[in-house]
Amino acid sequence: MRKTFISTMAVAGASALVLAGCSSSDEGKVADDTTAGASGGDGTSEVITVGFAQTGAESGWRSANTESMQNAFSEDNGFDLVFNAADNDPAAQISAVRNFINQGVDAIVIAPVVEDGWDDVLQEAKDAGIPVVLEDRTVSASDDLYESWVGLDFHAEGVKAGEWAAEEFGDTPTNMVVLEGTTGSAPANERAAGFDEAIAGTAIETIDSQTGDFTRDGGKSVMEGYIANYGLDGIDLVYAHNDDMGLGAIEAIEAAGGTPGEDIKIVTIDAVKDGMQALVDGKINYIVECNPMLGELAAQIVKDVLAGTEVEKTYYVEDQTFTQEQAAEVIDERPY
Ligand code: GZL
Ligand code: ZN
Repeated sequence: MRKTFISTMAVAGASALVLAGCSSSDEGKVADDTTAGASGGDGTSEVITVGFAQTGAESGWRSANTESMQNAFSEDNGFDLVFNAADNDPAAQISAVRNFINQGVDAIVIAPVVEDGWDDVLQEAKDAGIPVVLEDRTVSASDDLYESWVGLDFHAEGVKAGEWAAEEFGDTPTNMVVLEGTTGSAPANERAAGFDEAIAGTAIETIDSQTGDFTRDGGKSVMEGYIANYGLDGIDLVYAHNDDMGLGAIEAIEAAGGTPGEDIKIVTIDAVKDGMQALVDGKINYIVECNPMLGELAAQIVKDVLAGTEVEKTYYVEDQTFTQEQAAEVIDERPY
């Protein structure tokens, strides 16, 4: 599948600059707020009612993503946003989407907790004539059941984290423990796969891998278990699928008398403010960014879909990577 990359600057900027890589006619197409979004199709700007089924409030990343979505799907932008956070519960999220269908919203946006289980309710939305746009995580359902998806390349994030670990530890026998994201979620699946590909052939051994559900408490309690099982000396590296679990691991390592970032190296994914601060403080060693500022683009895609304008099936937002030195240079100017 050809990928359309959106530069981080454009995503964070006032209008979503869509760098469509798929056809010359779309090259550099700039979609902005003036694009007619009226579902009435008569060009008048009626309010667009959007049901947004958010994953939950599990991490700093999620808070930044929710803020980005609420800012973009604002009254000033012509939206009436019906917001639901599913508290990381896939069944609750699916019933929230069913409620949106029953309410007869104009469009539905979903940040799916897990990949599977979406076929039926997406078919119901399609049968009801309500377009669905996915943001952030992906689903395993057929892509004719949703209009478009905007998010991050989780697999590439895992590869970048693994490449750093391979570079850092290479042929030194290294005991690694993994703090996995929510079981069944696209980022957990893809970040694990990408990382394992990147460390293939190195002397890094995964001695344990469990889910901390993307939460700080989850990361802390799983790390406490690892320390109890293997001892601080038995662990050289922590790979946490997000900053929040890495921050929990830091608490557990310090409580056991260890020095995170030195005795035990830590690599995480997200680059939210607290994670970047720990990186600057030397408690995390490397962070791969996962940009949560998806609201502008998601809102533009919804307007385009309702106006009958063609949209891409996938929009990838680009990520960066940060060493401790790079984090110190940029931390004060980052939007999240
Ligand atoms: C990734 C997103 C993940 C973040 C976590 O796009 O789905 O969920 O990496 C968040 O912090 O909980
Ligand atoms: Zn791969």
